[in-house]
Amino acid sequence: MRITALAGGVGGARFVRGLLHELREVRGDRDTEVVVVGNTGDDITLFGLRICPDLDTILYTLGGGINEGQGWGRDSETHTVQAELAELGAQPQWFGLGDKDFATHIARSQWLGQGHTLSEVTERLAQRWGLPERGVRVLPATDTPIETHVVLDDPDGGERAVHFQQWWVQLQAAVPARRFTVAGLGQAVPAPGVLDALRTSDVILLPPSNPVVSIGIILGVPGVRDALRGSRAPVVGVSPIIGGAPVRGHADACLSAMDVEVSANGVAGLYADFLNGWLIDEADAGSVNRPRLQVRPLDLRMRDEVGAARIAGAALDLAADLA
Ligand code: GDP
Ligand code: FO1
Ligand code: CA
Repeated sequence: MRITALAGGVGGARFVRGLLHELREVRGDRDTEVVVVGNTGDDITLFGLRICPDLDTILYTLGGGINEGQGWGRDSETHTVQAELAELGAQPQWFGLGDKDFATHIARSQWLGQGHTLSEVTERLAQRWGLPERGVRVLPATDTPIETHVVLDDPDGGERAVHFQQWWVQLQAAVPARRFTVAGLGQAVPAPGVLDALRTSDVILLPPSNPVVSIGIILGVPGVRDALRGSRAPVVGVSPIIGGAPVRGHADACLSAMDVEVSANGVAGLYADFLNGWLIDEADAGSVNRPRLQVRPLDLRMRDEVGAARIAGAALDLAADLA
């Protein structure tokens, strides 16, 4: 069996870690292959280094090297390089990069510079984290460099665009986003294996990732959305919105920019053309009524790996009922 999940950073990574726990530890399933298609719209080049926050969050989380409290970055980090960059006056300083994390970006940038694709580089990084032995493949949505930008009102009149990370991290999404644009997306090509995984999967899962700037970007890679629409596999999603608010992060600001209601029902509407099953929190029971969509309420808070496994198990059960 093969399961494909589309994932952003923290929400996606924690859900997939739970899925692996459910498959391997709870169900004793050693054979099912899990393919994770990761968002690359958050990627940014800083200090000459290519940084892929969502892919790294997936690799570190599944590999056991994540900073658990933060949800992103490496565990037991030091910040010697960042402090020295600050002494040098090198910009920007609003993006926190630890020393071990820097090593990932240095290795990635060197391998990309040698002509390897992002898929090849990600496969090498996944080997470092022992993921092939655990039956997991992590694929970037695309090898084509893409970057999500946020269009804001310019105080001097007109509009200005900033990189997504600058809006999210430095501005804390406090400045209203007018819209999102994704440089390179129109010409982007799905990375090798992405469409094949979607076409040949037995189950397709949408973790509780940001529906606009994580899953929305993956769906925008030409061919991906059509592959989901045409898939023979049931597509089951998990709402990232509980009781009208995101569990963490600024998905509310992202949905508002799209004029989409900040609710489990609003997010389901973004996936309406291919979604078959939708897990919502108990707090939202009865709030989603869409013909042809199977909705199940349960506690959707991923408090730990076992809690995430319980939710992943419910997603697999719903998929089995829909198959
Ligand atoms: P990011 O790239 O690090 O922002 O992570 P993702 O895009 O993968 O996921 C972000 C989304 O995960 C946010 O909109 C959160 O509301 C959602 N999220 C985080 N933790 C939980 C949780 O425990 N339960 C649910 N249902 N959603 C969560
Ligand atoms: N998120 C922050 O809120 N502040 C940071 O300084 C920050 C640094 C950072 C460095 C590497 C990395 O892989 C992720 C990092 N993140 C940081 C998280 C991440 O960029 C965002 O939370 C997500 O991309 C938003 O979707
Ligand atoms: Ca992200």
